[in-house]
Amino acid sequence: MAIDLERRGSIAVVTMNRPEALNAFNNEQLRVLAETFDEIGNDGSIRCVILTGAGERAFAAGADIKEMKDLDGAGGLTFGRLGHRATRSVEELPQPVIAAVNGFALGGGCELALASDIRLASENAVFAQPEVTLGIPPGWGGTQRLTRLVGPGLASELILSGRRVKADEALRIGLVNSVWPLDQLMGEATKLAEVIAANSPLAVRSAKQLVRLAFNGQTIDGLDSEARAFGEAFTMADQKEGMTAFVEKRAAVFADPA
Ligand code: DAK
Repeated sequence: MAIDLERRGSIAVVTMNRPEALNAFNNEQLRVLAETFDEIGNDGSIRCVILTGAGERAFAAGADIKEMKDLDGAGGLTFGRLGHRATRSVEELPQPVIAAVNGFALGGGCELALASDIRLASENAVFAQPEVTLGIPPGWGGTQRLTRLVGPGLASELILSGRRVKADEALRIGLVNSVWPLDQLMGEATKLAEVIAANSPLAVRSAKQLVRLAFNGQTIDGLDSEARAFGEAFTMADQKEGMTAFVEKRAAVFADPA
């Protein structure tokens, strides 16, 4: 599979491109995905990222089962760690990531969507963590991130059964933010990315980290970090520009971060 990176102004579109295998991932593709996100993280001119799958059937059908089936314990550990590196490169990217889920998001595919900050889905999207049907537990963060997103009871049901969730149910349980006809999905994801990209990139990056802290640490620590980040914002140009523009009744113009 190729991992395509397209820049559209301040927005980057990352496309998992192996439609003949429903964008399933092997070792090499996971490595390239992580490297692509590292590259984006070092590019201050990119303010928001859209992650999607090539074709009309799949976001990503998960790990490549054909490659994975003959792994031994050591190979499984390496593969699992690479999956973690890929999902963390999405989650820990300084810029926000919108997953535009255009079909199947299964196993590792669902976990990549879960590692994204925001999920928009097409009407044909299908989510599942079917790993237990293959003899493995979810291994790229699904047990943690799905649980935090939909709560332990529902996450347990989905992870322990492997049951598939269609787009309408995904919307109802908070797994996705909104659902669109397939041909409108990228347009809607782009509109949202443009709104985010017009905001202060420093404030957006800071807010992304703070939202993550709400899940990754104790609330009291998160509140303390939030207070410090709030103070720090007042030492930066974006705060001056944003508030000055408000007072002057004009649109703010924010510079790219160094
Ligand atoms: N891997 C490899 N090939 C796949 C694939 C996959 N995950 N999913 C689909 N394909 C391939 C099919 O084999 C088929 O290829 P050909 O046979 O034509 O060469 C082609 O894509 C089209 O798929 P189908 O013919 O099956 O299409 P259908 O419409 O009939 O069915 C489907 C679509 C998505 C329902 C079905 O393909 C399916 O159930 N796919 C498997 C989905 C799945 O179970 N995904 C979860 C994978 S497990 C680890 C931690 C985590 C993980 C691994 C390790 N460690 C800590 C060690 C991650 C695990 C996973 O993601």
